[in-house]
Amino acid sequence: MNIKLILITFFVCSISISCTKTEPPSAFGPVPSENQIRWQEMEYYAFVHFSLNTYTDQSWGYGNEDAKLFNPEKADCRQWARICKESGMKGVIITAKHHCGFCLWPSEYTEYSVKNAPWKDGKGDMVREIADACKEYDLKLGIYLSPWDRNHPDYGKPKYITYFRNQLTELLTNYGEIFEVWFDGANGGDGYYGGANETRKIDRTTYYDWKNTYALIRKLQPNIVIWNDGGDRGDLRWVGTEEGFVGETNWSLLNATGEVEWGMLHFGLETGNAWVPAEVNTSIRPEWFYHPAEDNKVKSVPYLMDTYYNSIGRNGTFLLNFPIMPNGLIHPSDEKAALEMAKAVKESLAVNLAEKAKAEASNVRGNAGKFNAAKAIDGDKESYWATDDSVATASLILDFDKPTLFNRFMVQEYIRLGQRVKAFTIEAFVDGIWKEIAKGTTIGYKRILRFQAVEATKVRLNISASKSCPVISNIGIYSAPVFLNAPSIARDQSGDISITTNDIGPVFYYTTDRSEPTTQSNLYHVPFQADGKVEIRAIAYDPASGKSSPVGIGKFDISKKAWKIEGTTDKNAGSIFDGNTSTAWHQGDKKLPADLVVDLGRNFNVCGFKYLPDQARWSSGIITHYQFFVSENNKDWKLVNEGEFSNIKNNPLLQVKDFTPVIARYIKLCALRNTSGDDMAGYAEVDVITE
Ligand code: FUL
Repeated sequence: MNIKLILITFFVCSISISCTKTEPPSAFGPVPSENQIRWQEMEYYAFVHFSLNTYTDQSWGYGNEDAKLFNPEKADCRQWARICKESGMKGVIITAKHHCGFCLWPSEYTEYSVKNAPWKDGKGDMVREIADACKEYDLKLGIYLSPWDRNHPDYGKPKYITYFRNQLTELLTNYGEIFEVWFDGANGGDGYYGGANETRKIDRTTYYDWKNTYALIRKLQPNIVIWNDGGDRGDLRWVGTEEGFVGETNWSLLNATGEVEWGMLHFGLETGNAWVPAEVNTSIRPEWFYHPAEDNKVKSVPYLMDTYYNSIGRNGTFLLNFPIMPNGLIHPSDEKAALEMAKAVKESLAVNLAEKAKAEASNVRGNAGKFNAAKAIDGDKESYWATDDSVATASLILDFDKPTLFNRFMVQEYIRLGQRVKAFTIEAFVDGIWKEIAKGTTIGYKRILRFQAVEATKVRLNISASKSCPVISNIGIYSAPVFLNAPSIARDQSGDISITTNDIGPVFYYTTDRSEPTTQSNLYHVPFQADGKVEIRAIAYDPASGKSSPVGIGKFDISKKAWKIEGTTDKNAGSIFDGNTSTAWHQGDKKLPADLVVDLGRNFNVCGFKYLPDQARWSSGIITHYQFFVSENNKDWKLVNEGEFSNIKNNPLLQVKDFTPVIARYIKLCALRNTSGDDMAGYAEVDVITE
């Protein structure tokens, strides 16, 4: 062997020895199951809400609605599946049974189903139709089966659990592979219950015997993930809101047992001992079921994009609901919004500028090629950049070699080895100086940060705190088009109108005569007076791109200048008329039922009222049951409206109630019950509708 050969052999051997010596990092803390990984990688999928509520304009059916109402003459699950597919979604979860108990499949165990509906002469099976459509469009199928059943006579008794499990068995046996099963948390209360018409309370912690129900589910569908928002830990967790966001800090961890407080739903639990990732569920309109009154309330593309970044971009999945219309189709406006959003996502993340950059890291595990910085930009989800075990803070520089404009930074951890990163910053190298442009806490499966566009030659990811050595599988850098939200228009009690948006940098143009605003309309500088009945329309305009937002509309009724709340001297009380939806006032000093009496200053022809509950994240005093009275003299009161604000707990939207016009100077909103069962009554805004 000549000397050259000896040297080469020695060199090759030493490389292979050093390679084989560098072991991958060990897993840190809880790790996801294969089912959870498969689910997380789906990222985006649909809910469809369809039931008797669709025909009664309700959010929650009582359980006594006539099955004969169900007659979707144009029902076409292929339309739903096509829209989902074209929207970039990977699956569909159908409300096989909502709280009213009506079944969209011909269950053998009840007569309250499509069997007794005129649709297809009682021979239809909506679950079968969506299962077939999913197959055709290569989508996965999920099942929503409400544990609470307001129709069933046995609800609340042990016998009902057998019924519930029989139905689960039908659904998980007869429709092919099911990727997710969804158990709504709303549970127990008043209902029809086979004619009993009473209130039935159950103990959520014991009644459903989830342990055995889960065992049955896993036996029937080994690849499934279970969603459950109660104390019984399923595979996924609710995020504590239906508004479409999860915490910026979002650990995919909780403890395997014990209570889950709201904050934990939102942020996960850093020290949790079980992998329970977040699913962000929200509707494309305010409500879950179809209500014609919401046809003009379909969420805008900028709004949906915001939800995208606040769900998928924050280590969650995005479950977007389509309410099905009574004819059995998705409304064209909902379709349009979903498809346009898909286009926006595509355009925003079209070119990954990181792919062409040169990557260099402050530390590479064992100096081994298989863990170097380039592995974070090689497009392979199974490869990753990792540091030595002793190194928990590290940085990675991406060098573009020329000034490059970008406004999005995406980063992913290799979650098979656990979730590790606790804090990080992003810096841009501009004019020879490193400048911090964004920062975050957790990363997890995926994190996307948005910031004002910056032109830089290099970008640096600094991991400033991590539970163990960081393991980064993917980085993306993008230049996304600016999307503008329709401006919000508010009026305070003095009659001042203000126009705002969440975007950085746009200017506003507005009209007061209901004409469409353009860049030729009034330019907004500061709040202006427009008291009394008026409609303001406004756009946000981005001078850099020449783009305008959709039109924002603010409709205002009579002036509130003279309005007074009776019987309080609390200075904060006025916040219920201030037009600011994020301020609220609470009557904590009263016992429920609690009255809110407002003097409108003089007589008006009143024909309705509006109530916006406290919008705070930790809101309280959300009224569920109410009575509304009017008076001309603050003595003789007339009851003009009463009832419940359905689903207000999970979706604390503006509640609008109409009644026959009546002359009134005083109004009285009487809070009978609230969502938390205490004596608090809270109000973000209260308003009247006049003729
Ligand atoms: C909630 C339910 O009460 C709503 O009606 C809807 O089904 C939503 C997805 O979950 O808790």
